[in-house]
Formats: sequence, structure tokens, C-alpha cells
Amino acid sequence: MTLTKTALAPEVAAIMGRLGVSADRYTGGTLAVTSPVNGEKIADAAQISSGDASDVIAKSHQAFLAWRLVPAPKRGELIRLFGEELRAHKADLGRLVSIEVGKITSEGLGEVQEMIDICDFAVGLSRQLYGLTIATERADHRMMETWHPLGVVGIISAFNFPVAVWAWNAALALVAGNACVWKPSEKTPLTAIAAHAIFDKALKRFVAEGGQAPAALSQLLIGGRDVGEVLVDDPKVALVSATGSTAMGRIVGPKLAARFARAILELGGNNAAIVCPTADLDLTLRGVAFAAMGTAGQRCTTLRRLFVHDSVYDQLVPRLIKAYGSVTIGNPLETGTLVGPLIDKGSFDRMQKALADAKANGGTVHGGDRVHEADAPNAYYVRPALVEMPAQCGPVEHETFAPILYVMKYSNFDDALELNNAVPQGLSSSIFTNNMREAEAFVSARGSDCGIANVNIGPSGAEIGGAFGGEKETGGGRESGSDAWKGYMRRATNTINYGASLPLAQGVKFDV
Ligand code: UN1
Repeated sequence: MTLTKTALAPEVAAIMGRLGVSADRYTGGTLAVTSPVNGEKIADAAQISSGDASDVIAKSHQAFLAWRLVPAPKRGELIRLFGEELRAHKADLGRLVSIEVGKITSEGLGEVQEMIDICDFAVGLSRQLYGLTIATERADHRMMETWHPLGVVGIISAFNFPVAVWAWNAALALVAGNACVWKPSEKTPLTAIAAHAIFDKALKRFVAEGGQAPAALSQLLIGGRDVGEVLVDDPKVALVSATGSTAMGRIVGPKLAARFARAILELGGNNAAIVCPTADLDLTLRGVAFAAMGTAGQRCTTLRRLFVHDSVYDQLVPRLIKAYGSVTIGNPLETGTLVGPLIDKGSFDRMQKALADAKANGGTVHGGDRVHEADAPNAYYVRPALVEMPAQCGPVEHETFAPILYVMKYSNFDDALELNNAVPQGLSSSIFTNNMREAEAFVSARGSDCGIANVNIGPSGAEIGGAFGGEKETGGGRESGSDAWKGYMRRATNTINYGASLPLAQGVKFDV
């Protein structure tokens, strides 16, 4: 390990320089940024005041009024260029994600790939913002629906996907004809500044090629909670898409509802997998290991609860415990590392508290201890924890954003289904089985109640083509693929009379 010897601040400056970001954006500001890789301070980002944030939103609204008039396929051209710029700068942005968040190299790059993928999707979508033509009961009439741009879209993103989740929202919102204002996590301003600089390159090219795009089309607010509140409360913001904890959603959701604004909420997950008697245990082992330990347990889709049939428990669980004991934990910038650091001390403390609670509830804890402390006293590396629990109780019912996998035995399939659904969260879920009846039941109406239900794949690592989101305390929002774009547009129903008489619906007579 060479954690303390890894000087990251100069590398951050070099990356920012290549992306054309001026140093005053990330030095001399009031928001200290620390890398979880070694606990080193890597930047002091400049923050915006809440008063200035209101001005940004007002400018964004002006930008929306112009952008909504640009034909959607032309709007798509801007996103095509954004995808090109992301491809050109993938290595730098991916590396910065690894430095600022502690993701291993392939996951840092994967995050940028997810941005590229959503750009490709949005470009195609820009020619497919279809409405229906609907049969009308009246002669010489036509009824149709049209989809129009909505307004200013506020995007609040979390530290764990510091740039991809913004891109999911921004790419769709922009082809839909909206303007965007982005408030990233206070823990990840650098990747936000960098990603936005890449977007600005695309915007410049678009304008240079004759495209009509206002400069304030997409804006970035680096600041604290007060700035997020401005975004949530401003009547000019038509939709807020917020990713984060359920606690955050409980504050943001009612505020938006009170002013009848739209909300897309992506909140906590507490994702489970059921391992059935017929499961391919080699595949299950790999699926569980990635879903539970990948990204150091810091995905909202991370596998947190595992229900193993008692007939295969003794074959699978000892192998899993072995994998937990041997997984490579360390510097995420080094090849071969599979588990990087937790984001900060708060995260480590919450993990230790959950493990103590699990023990108090009769759990047997494997792993979970801090590692590399001597080498990097200000960074928080942990061995992922596998906890054998006697029942689904105590900390198992809560989301702890750390690599803890609670493992429980079951003997009856319907009981396992019930346990899958018996938590307040409803994001992602999965089943490992080769029994067609179990697989189909799991994805049926009586099966998993989550927004994502997978078969023979863990709950994490979703592609952009599907709608992403979950039910219950997860918030109900959908982002990314499928028809999630409809959440970023307003629908108008139009009835057009091309005849000379005026028949009223439902046979109503009103002759004056
Ligand atoms: C998140 O953790 O905030 O399904 C999003 C996945 C990713 C997205 C996760 N594609 O793991």
C-alpha cells in the first residue's frame, strides 16, 4: 500500500487543466474537498450564495423559454456532441471520480460510460417524443396528445454516482426542451465542475456549428443545503429530480407537493436476493459478491439482504465468507483492487453502529473491521461484512450505506417472497434460481414489490435502457430509459374539430 504517498492534489489540478477549468473554481474557495483514497485535502471549491442561486434559476428560466423553441432533433444534436466530448475525456473524468469518491478504476470509467450511454439513448429519443392519436366519439374530429417542454429542471445528486445520475437527468431533460440547474453533493463538487466543463465544450461546439442554445441552458450550483432549498422552493423550477436518502426525500417531497411542482425521487434502497435450491451456486457467488461488495457497498442498488434456502446454505455461505475474507481492499487507483474506501468517517461510524446492533440482535459478524489505518489514518477502508442473522430484524430493516450483507435462512419460497417485500424500501431485488415457476412468480404481481426485479443477476448494476427507480420509501420516481422521459415533459390532450357542426361529448345538447 502506498496510500499516504499518493499525492492527489497535483493530479486533480492536471485533470482540471486539461478540461479547461480555471483554478479559481477549485482553489481558495470555502468548500474543502477531501479524497477518501488517503484523506488528503485536494481542493477548496468556490461556493455560491443562496441569493445568487435565485439569480441562476431566473436565468435558467429565460434559457428554457428560448430552448423550448428549438426542434427536438436539433436539441438531440447538442447531446450527441456531449456524448462525443465525454468519449474524448472519459479517462480524465473517470479518474477524477475515482479520486473524489474512491471508486475502483473500472467503476470510475464505468460511471462515465453510463453518461455516454444515456447520451446515445437521448439522441435517439430526440426523434421519438411521440404522442398518441386517440379515437374520438365525434364525427370530423381528431384527438391527439402532444408532449411539450416543462420548464426549469432542478437536479440534486448524491456522492455515490456523482456525475452519471446528473447525466441521466440532464440528457433527457435537455432533449425534452428544458433548462437544467444542478446541485451536486457537497462531497463531490470537483467531478461536478469537471462534468459540467465537458458539457460546456459540447455547448460551445453546438453554437459554433450554428445551433441556437442559450448560455444558461445548464447551470451548476456548488453550495450547501441552503442552495438546495432555493432550488426546491423556487416557483420557476417545474421539476426537481432528487437522489439521496429517504430522510432527504421526506423534506424535499412535501415541499414540492405544497407548491404542486413535480418530483422524481430516488431515495433509499434495501435490496435483497433470494437463493433457491436450484440456483447455480458459482454464478450466485459471483453475482452476490459484486452486488454486495462492489463500490464498497455504496450503491443505492447494493445487495444488503440475502435469503438462502436451508438446503444450499451450507454450500454457499462458507464460500461467500471465504470470498469476503480474501477480497482485495485498498487503493482504488491501483489495478487489482476490488473494494475501495468508504466516503468518510461518518459512513464508517454508521457501519460500525449497524454491526453492533446486528450483534445485539443475535447476528454473527464476519469481517467489518477497519484496514490500512496505519497507512492512511484519515481514510476509511473496511473489510466488507457478512452478517449471519437469525431473523430480519433490527438494522436489517434499515439502509446503512456501507458494505454489510445480512444473510438469513429460509425454507419456504412464499416466506422468502414475503421477507423480500417486508421492508419499507422498494428499489431493487433479485432471485437466483433455475426453477421457472419461482423465477416467474418473483417477477409477477405476487412477487417482488420493487421497481427492479432481476433473475440470476444481483440487484445492482442496472443498464440505462430500463426505467430506474423504486417504490415505497424509495420515492416512486423513474429516471433513465424506457419512457422515463415523460416525467420531464408536460402532456397536452388536443381535440380538433375539422367539421362544420359542433357535436358535444356525451351527447350533451346546448343550442343557444
Ligand atoms: C445509484 O446507486 O445511485 O444500478 C444508482 C446501478 C447503477 C445505478 C445506481 N447503474 O448500480
